[in-house]
Amino acid sequence: MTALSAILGSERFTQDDPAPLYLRLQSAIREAVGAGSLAPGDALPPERELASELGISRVTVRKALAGLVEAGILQQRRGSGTYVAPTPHRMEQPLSRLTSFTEDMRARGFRPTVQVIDRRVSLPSPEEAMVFGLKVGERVTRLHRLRLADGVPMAIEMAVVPQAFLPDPDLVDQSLYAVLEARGIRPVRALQRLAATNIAATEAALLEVPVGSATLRIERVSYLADGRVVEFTRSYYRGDAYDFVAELNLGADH
Ligand code: 16G
Repeated sequence: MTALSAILGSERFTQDDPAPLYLRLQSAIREAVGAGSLAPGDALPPERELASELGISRVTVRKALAGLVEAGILQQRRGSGTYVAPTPHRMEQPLSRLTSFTEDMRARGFRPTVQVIDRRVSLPSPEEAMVFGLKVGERVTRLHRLRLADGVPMAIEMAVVPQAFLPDPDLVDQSLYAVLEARGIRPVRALQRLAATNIAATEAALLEVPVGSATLRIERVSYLADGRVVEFTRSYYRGDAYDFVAELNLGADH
């Protein structure tokens, strides 16, 4: 089925629908995406073709598409048209294993990549100084990264490691844990906190989701075998990409 027939085949254009035309076009595209007849990455027909096939103006088509771009359903690429936005594969992530993003993605057959948003050595915030138990003047290394799987943004991570453990953020190319492991300081235990949140504009743009989308805010504090804290990472995970799964056991006191 072509993209055009997927849209034209919609009930929205065969019924006597009183809704304004741009809303009907939006509904038709949403339905085609929902039904899978338009798949993530599919190109939409050019505006001109949509306008002439539907007998509506290009201004109306443009208005409809702009609304769907805003909603994160479509993406516009400069000079090459409009596409159905890629959606991530949903990941089931066990909460009991201390794995890294790179390992998790590779184990699932996805290609992990990183976009560095910021990296630097700086003084810790009071909260960070407390978490790591740092002395006055001791610094931390920061890695603020967008994590992607097969090119689709999955999470934003702000990792903080005492500079004594990681002297320079440039040491990390892809995997923080691989670098820590090579230095003999891979964490062996972690505490993690998850909370639901609605994503703000800056993070939404990075994750390529609509502002306000459901997101998981996760904090991880990771420890070495001797009890020292090696990592404090705050992240935003796409709510449409992750199912966190925990195994529960009947307590010994039962
Ligand atoms: C995971 C961890 C994060 C850790 C990163 C290391 C969660 C919520 N977060 O994403 O704390 O820093 O893995 O991954 O699971 P890397 O070795 O690929 O950089």
